[in-house]
Amino acid sequence: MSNNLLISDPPFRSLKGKSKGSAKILFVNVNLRAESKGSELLPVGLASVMTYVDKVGGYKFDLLDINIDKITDSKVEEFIRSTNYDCILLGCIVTHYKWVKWFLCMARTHHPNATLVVGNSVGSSCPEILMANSPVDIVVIGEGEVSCLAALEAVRNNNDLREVDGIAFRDNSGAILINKKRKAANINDLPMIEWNYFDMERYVSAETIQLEAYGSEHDKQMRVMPMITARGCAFKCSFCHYVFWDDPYRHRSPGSIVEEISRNVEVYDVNYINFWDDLSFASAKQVEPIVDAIIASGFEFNWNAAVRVDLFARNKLNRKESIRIATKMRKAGCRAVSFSLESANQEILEMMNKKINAADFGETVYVMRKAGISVTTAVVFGYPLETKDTIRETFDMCYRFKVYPSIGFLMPLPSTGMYAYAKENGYITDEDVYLDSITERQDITLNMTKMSDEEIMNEIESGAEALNNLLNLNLTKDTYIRTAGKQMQDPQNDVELVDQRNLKRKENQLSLSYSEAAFDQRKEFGLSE
Ligand code: B12
Ligand code: SF4
Repeated sequence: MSNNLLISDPPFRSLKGKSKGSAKILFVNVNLRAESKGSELLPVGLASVMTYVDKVGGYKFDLLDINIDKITDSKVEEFIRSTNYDCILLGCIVTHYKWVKWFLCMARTHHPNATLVVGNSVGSSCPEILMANSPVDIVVIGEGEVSCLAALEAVRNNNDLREVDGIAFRDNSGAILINKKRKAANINDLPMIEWNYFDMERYVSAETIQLEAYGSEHDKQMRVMPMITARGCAFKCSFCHYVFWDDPYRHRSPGSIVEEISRNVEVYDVNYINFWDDLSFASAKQVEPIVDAIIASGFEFNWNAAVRVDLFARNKLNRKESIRIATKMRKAGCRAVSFSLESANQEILEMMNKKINAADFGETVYVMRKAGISVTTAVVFGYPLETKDTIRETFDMCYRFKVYPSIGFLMPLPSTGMYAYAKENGYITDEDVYLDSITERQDITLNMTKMSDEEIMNEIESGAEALNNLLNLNLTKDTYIRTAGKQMQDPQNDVELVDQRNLKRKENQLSLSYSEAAFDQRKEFGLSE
C-alpha cells in the first residue's frame, strides 16, 4: 500500500455529521490464537468499551466476532468489503501488531472514508509506531471507555480532536498528535459489562479443557466467565507493560464485585470465574474484604486470582495468619492462584524491578497448598544476566517446591524498560519490523544473553525434564514449554518446607559485572537502585 493512501486526508468523512442513530459502527473482536482450541475467551476490555459506548453514549453497533467463529482472514476481508461502516473499532494485545496492521490497511482500501480506531496495547504502548505504519485514524491510549466515546462524539459532531484526552490522531496535515492523558475512571462507576453482544452460550461453555487442570469435580460442566476486580498493578516490572500503567492501581468495591458475580451466576449460570486482573491482591490485607463479601453472598462458584510471591510477606504475616487467610479464600471458592517467580536469581529479579524476594516463593506455595489452593507460576528466561547457572537456580527452586512453571522468554514489549534496553543496545533497530516479529513469550524473540539459543534450550530442557519426572506430568520435549495447561496440576503431597532465607544463593559470574555496569542503566530505565 502506498504511503499516500496510508496518510491521506483524515478520513473521518463518512462519520462526520451523522446522527447517532444513522452512524454505522462496527466493533471487531480479533482472534489471537488462530488455530488453538480453547482460545475462545471473552474480551473484557473490548466488551467494557462497547458497553460504555452503548449505555452511556447511546450508540448502536454491530460486532464482528472473529474469535468465536475462527473466521479466516479472507472471510474477514470479504465481510469488510461487502459492508459499509462509518467507523470500525478494534483493540488487542501488542503481539497481534502485524495482523492489526493488515486489518487496518485492508479496511482502508475498501473504505477510504471510514474512521479507523484502535485501542488496547497494540495502540497504547506504541501509538507513534502504529500510526506511522498503518492507516489508523485514532489510537485510544490506555483506559478506553471514556476516551473512545469522546472521540466518536468529536468526529461525529465535527469537534476538535485535540480536545479529547487520552488519544493519538492524525491532524489535517497528516502529523501525528498525542493528546494529554485522560483522568483515570472511578471503576465502580463504569456500567457493568453487558455481555449479550456476544454468543454467550458458546463462550461460557468453551473453557472446559483448560479448567480440567484445576482438578475440579465439575470439569465437564464447567461454565466459565472472566471478570476483573482491579485495574492495573502496584508495581512496574521492567519486562511488563499493561494499559493502565500510568493510572493508579484501583480496586472495585466488594459490593460491585459481588453484584457482577451475582449477575453472572444468575444470568449465565457460571460456576467458575477467572479474575483476570493484572494483580487481584497486592497484599493479604486486600484479600479479606473481598472474600468476606463473596462468602456472605452465598453464591457457590470457584475462582482463581493473580497475586504475587510476597502476598503474605508484604504484610509480614506469620504462617498461622497466612494459612487462616488462605483457608478463607478457599472457603470463598478460590481454587487456584497464580504468582510469578520469574527467576530465582536475586540479581535478575532486581533487573526485573520485580521487588520480590525469591525466598518468599516456597512459603507462599506451602501456605496455599495447605489451604487446598493450587498454585501456578511463571518464569522468564533470557534477561541479559541469564546464565546456565541462573536457569538451573530457577529450576532448582521449582523442583524444591514441586511447581512446574509456565516457561517463557523475555520478549521486550514496547513501553517497557527492557524494550528501551533492547533499543539502546542495538537489539531492536527497526521497531516496526520488530513488532511484526513478536509472537508469544514461549518463543525466543530476542536473545540478549551471552548464550546461544541452543544452549538456553538445552538448559531449559534438562530442568524441565527433571521436574516432569518428579511430578509425573507426562510432558515430552515438545510440550515442556507449551504444556496446554498440564503443569497446573498440583501435587497432592505436601512440599517439604525449608526456611529458604537460610539457604545460600549461588553467585553467578556475571552478577558482579552487572551490578557495576548496570548501575546507571537502572536509573535510566526506572529500575530500583
Ligand atoms: C485475558 C488475557 C489474555 C488472554 C486474551 C483473551 C482475551 N480475549 O482478551 C490470552 C490468554 C489469549 C492472553 C494471551 C497473551 N497475553 Co494476556 N492478558 C490477559 C489479561 C489477564 C486480562 C485482559 C483483560 O481482560 N484486561 C481487563 C481489561 C479491562 O483491560 P484491557 O483488556 O486492557 O482493556 C482496556 C483497554 O486496553 C482498552 N481497550 C481494550 N480493547 C479495546 C478496543 C477498543 C476499540 C478501544 C477503543 C479500547 C480498548 O479499553 C479497555 C477498558 O479500559 C491481561 C492482564 C490484564 N488484567 O489486563 C493480560 C495481558 C493483556 N496479557 C499480556 C501478555 C504479555 C500476553 C501474551 C503475549 C503472553 C504470552 N503467552 O506470550 C499472550 C499473547 C497472545 C497472542 N497470541 O497475542 C500482557 C500484555 C502486555 C502488552 N504490553 O501487551 C498483559 C497486560 C499481562 C501482563 N501484565 O503482562 N492474554
Ligand atoms: S509483572 Fe505483574 S507485578 Fe510486575 S508490573 Fe506486571 S502485573 Fe505488576
